[in-house]
Amino acid sequence: MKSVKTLCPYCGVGCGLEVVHNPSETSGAIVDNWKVRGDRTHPSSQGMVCVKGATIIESIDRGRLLYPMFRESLDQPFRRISWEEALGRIVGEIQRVRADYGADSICMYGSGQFLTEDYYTAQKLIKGCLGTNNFDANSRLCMSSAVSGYKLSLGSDGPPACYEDLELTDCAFFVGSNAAECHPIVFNRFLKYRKRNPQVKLVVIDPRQTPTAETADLHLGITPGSDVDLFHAIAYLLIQWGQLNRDFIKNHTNNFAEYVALIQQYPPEDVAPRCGISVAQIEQAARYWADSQRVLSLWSMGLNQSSEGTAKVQSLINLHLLTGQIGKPGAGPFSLTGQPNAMGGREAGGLAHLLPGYRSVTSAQDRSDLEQFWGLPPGQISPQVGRSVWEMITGLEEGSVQLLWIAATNPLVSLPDLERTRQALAKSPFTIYQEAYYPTETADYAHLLLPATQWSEKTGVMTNSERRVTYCQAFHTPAGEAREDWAVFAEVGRRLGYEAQFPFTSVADVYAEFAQLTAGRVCDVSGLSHEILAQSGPQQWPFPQGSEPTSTAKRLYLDDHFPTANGRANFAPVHPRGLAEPPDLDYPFVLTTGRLYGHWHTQTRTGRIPKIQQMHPEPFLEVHPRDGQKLGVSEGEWVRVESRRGACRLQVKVTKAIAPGTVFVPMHWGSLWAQGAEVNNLTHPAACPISQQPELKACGVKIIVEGN
Ligand SMILES: Nc1nc2c(c(=O)[nH]1)N[C@H]1C(S)=C(S)[C@@H](COP(=O)(O)OP(=O)(O)OC[C@H]3O[C@@H](n4cnc5c(=O)[nH]c(N)nc54)[C@H](O)[C@@H]3O)O[C@H]1N2
Ligand SMILES: Nc1nc2c(c(=O)[nH]1)N[C@H]1C(S)=C(S)[C@@H](COP(=O)(O)OP(=O)(O)OC[C@H]3O[C@@H](n4cnc5c(=O)[nH]c(N)nc54)[C@H](O)[C@@H]3O)O[C@H]1N2
Ligand code: SF4
Ligand SMILES: [Mo]
Repeated sequence: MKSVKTLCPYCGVGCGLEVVHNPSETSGAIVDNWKVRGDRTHPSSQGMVCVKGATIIESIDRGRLLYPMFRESLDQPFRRISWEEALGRIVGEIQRVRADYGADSICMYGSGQFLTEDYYTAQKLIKGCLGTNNFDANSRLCMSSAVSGYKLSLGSDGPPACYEDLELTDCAFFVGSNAAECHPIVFNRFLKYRKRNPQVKLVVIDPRQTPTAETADLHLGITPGSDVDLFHAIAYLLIQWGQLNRDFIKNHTNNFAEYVALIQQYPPEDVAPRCGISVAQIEQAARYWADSQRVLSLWSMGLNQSSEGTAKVQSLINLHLLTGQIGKPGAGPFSLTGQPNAMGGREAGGLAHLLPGYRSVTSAQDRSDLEQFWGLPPGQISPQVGRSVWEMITGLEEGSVQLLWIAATNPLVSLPDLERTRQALAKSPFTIYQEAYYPTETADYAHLLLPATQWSEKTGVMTNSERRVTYCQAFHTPAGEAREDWAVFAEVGRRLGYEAQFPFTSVADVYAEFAQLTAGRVCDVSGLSHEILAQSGPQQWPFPQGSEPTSTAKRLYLDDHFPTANGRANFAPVHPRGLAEPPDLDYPFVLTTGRLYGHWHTQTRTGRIPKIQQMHPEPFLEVHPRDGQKLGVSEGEWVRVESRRGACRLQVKVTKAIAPGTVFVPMHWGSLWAQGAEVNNLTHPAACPISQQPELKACGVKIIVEGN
């Protein structure tokens, strides 16, 4: 029986899957021919999978985009065209736009669901050959605050901890993370360990009482947006109690005096009302932190998706620096990555301010390293930070963006302020959309559709949250005429005249080139290759040239030396600014948004899986019973939810799991799956000034009961 080891293509936990062929089946349908089970040899997941990984096969051959399709304008129907014609049109449009408007009017919007090789080839094409840094990815909506927080506090991106730390810690803080639903296998590893070691503490900080919070020793159901205040109040108590690691602070940090001075302004008595919790709860959280030998904090979108996302991340890291809880087993700040390869994207430079190998477009040295490596003339790479995705949208509005190439993301569901997004896309002179499925909400706004191969049909690597790189092998023939993302980028590059830059004859060649570029960097994978990964299984980085498989360090900063200018980590003395759009008399509720266990994002896959559809048949609005009473609504009633930007219609779910004054809507329903229930009709694009990550977790809304 043939079996293939690969990685689950959904979340950043990065569970190993084993896909087993059933030779007696002759139907040819992937769902009949292949069965998925957990890969027991994968160190990250140890054989476990959640419902999404377990059912992935069912989605692969349903509703696929099979051929390139084209239309001159959005009011026309698509017609099937050949790849030859499609590539010719792309090259023609790029050349025309570059000549008439300059390369900076060309943009690509990619995805944490790219393989590392897709990401790398796209950077070379856009940032190298075209000379514009207008490549951004949906990681802008996801991990960019973690990236900037790490960089500012520790000197570099890169989560310092690993999953084993979940089984070595004395206390885990899950902050703005619903790991039970969103990173279930990470959470399972922790719960199993805690069951054997009941003294281990779990603290959850989340405005909702999520399944993650249900088993917590302490759940702080804070007011959305009040995290910085809370972290500062915890710091206040740790300082007051003398619970500091003075040696660590003295030898390995900067800005301590400034930080302590600032923290004096955050006594718990002042902070508690702002956070909507009691002083005793803050004290309990600080007590757990102080009394634990090893503290691990895990965070996700509750911190990152904020107009002060970087400040939230840095304020949490402050607590680790204050107590020396970093660079040792069972401890550290640990961002849980959203998408399966958002980590690989960061390594490959897949945001508008980055270059491959954790390099930066604003560094002359980094640009020149890459120009030389890529065989491009000096000065070819622009020193200007490229457009973030929202700047691509505003660029379309103004006409300064003339060509938008979208791949492996569904922005007409996932971007904020969808009405504005729709109007901007409607103005786009030329939109290319490279996608595995059809229809999707974004296809409605494209001129050219390119069918992409997806997981099971494409080979390459992905890196999970704990810096572990897994080789994912194709085991199935592509649907229709679908092509690999990297191969499309490389072919367009060659046709634009960059034959020398795209000599790749296989995806292993692409990885080999990328790996070489990381030598000596924090994310060094120069010792890795497809061959080693295929033979020796998943490996964590850093994996410099000459490393032996599985011998590399599991954690970063074990020597307490940080990649900053003076080798010390930085305290961040920052004041909170609160929500960009706090509730007021007109819009009295704070809307927060997030995920459910079974669905994946915009449902392109999970919407096609009956078991998952049954788990989560429709969207809803969570309302606290007290608010329900005030509004005069009860369970199951329909309401209209309005923000300053748009509206949606939802059924009410009355539950104490949500804080009074806050309401929650899951993000998974776009117009294709529930017309009129798109939560991003309501959200706003106000973003963190440092990370440019939009505040998808909070906006002001009002609730209008139908019939009133
Ligand atoms: N089932 C499932 N799993 C997924 C995904 C999926 O679509 N489905 N997507 C993956 C991706 S890309 C991502 S990014 C991750 C996201 O993983 P998570 O971040 O864990 O998921 P979310 O539900 O978006 O948000 C987490 C929590 O943040 C809370 N929150 C809201 N505002 C605040 C605040 O101001 N402070 C704090 N402390 N908390 C707040 C919300 O109530 C919510 O429970 O999940 C990954 N895993
Ligand atoms: N309100 C609100 N909005 C949010 C969020 C939130 O919490 N609240 N979360 C944000 C976050 S963290 C994220 S990550 C985004 C996610 O938002 P999106 O990126 O829009 O969501 P997906 O549905 O995962 O879209 C990925 C697309 O890529 C396609 N695809 C899969 N594999 C491949 C491939 O190999 N190649 C190509 N070309 N296509 C492929 C899939 O079919 C799918 O259509 O949503 C963001 N939006
Ligand atoms: S936890 Fe994440 S990576 Fe693991 S099986 Fe579930 S969706 Fe896939
Ligand atoms: Mo994400």
